[in-house]
Amino acid sequence: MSILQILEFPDPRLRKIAKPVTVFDEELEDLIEDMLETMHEAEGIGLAATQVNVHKRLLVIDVSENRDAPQVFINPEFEIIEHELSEYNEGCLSVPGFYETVSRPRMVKITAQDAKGEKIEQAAEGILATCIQHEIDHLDGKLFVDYLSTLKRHRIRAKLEKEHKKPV
Ligand code: QAP
Ligand code: CO
Repeated sequence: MSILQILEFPDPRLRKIAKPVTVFDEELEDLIEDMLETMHEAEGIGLAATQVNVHKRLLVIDVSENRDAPQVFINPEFEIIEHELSEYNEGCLSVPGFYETVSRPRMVKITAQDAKGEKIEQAAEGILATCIQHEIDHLDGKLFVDYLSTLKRHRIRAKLEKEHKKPV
């Protein structure tokens, strides 16, 4: 197992569109393990493959209190089942240190595959519904900062660019 490097905004690789997973093999299982370890180590609740510079359609989520209920979604899609919006103060491992309120549909039906390629169907609400939409956005090259005003997004970009220039 290994901790993977997480790309940070405004890295242009975060804008790539991920390709469907077609092969369910040991290499995929290793990637899932590494992504889960990386997410847990960084104290995140969700991580998309795009964020670790792997442009395949998979993501891991763990919204449990005890951080012991990891979920893996491969080739995930969602359908809105409740158009009413819910607001969350969102953050992102690729935008460290910044949190802003984003509105998204409050209830979705997720269709995906598991690590073996078996079909998953699950209704989600609350933080899970928000998180799954946030992570699927990553697979399409989108970030939560895209929902903010241009001014806010540019301020965040400027602060992170300054941070990235600092010697380590
Ligand atoms: C997406 O985000 C999310 O800035 C997952 O310093 C977040 O795991 C969906 C994190 C909130 C719904 C609500 C962010 C950790 C983790 C940071 C994360 C940080 C350390 C973000
Ligand atoms: Co994110």
